[in-house]
Amino acid sequence: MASHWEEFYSTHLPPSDFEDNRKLLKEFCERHNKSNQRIVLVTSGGTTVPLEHNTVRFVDNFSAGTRGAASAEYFLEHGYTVIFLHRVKSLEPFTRHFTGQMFMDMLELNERGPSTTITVKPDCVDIVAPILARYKNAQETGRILYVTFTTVSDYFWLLRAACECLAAFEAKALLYLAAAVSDFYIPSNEMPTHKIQSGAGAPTISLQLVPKMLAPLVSLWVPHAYVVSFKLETDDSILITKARDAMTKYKHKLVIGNILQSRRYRVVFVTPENNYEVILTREQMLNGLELEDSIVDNVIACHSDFLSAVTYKF
Ligand code: PAZ
Repeated sequence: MASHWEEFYSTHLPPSDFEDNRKLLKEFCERHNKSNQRIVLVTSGGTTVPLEHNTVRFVDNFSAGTRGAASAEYFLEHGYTVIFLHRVKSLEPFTRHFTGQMFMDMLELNERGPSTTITVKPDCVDIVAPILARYKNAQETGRILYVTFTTVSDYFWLLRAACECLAAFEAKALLYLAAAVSDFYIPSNEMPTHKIQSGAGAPTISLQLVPKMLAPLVSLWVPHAYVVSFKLETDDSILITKARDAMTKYKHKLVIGNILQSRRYRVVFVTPENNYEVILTREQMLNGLELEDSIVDNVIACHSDFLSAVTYKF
């Protein structure tokens, strides 16, 4: 009998641009695997759960992709190659610093003389220049690949495709699964084709559990990689137990737990050996520091230990 996750792939079609993305992932991984560098898959943002095939309405979640976008920047800074698998229109590395009208407000339009020029306002240069320099470096060295998803089904297809390409990196591959993936969905064969009509009265929507993809991911798709999953809760009293349960069940090496309201300044690292907090003080926050800087530092230290242990074994 097919397992729940296998059944999912056999009953849900891949996204329409899947083959293009798979090709991009394959080429990117083949190019970077030659350079013997470490690579990280960062997943980021929330998945949607469509209510109709011709989707007018969908269930969504809170995630803006802040954690993933910020972490991707820090991984690049530490020399990692990055696959950034993110929700369409969620925050992205580098551009995340200029949301809303902020970027426009940093520019000056100079219309005097025969040609129009646009410049960055002198008092904004110090803000824009370092971010632009890091962005240019990542682009010019080709060390980041952006791949987007919208629905939970798109996400699962792309996650497996990315893992299939990352398997060749063995222990040099790090999976940093920060996306907020829906636990519930409407299976394709139970979804109406067209817009749900209000004339038929208030609909009863029945959601089902999504397959737990962490199981095949850890044991089959990337069995030698260092896998980090995130666990979000709203009740602090169950956070560590839930994180540890996940680690025991899926047998990966690190679960990072966080609480919705405090996720910007506190996370808990749950490892097979212990738990420890990584926090950002109020003062650090006021000085513009980000928790992701410390999270990524700690994750890289764990990945390095893992790599040394694996290398030592051989
Ligand atoms: O995207 P964001 O920065 O607003 O939030 C980050 C987060 C809470 C989605 C992430 O840290 C996380 O916990 N992701 C996993 C969620 C889960 O499936 O439990």
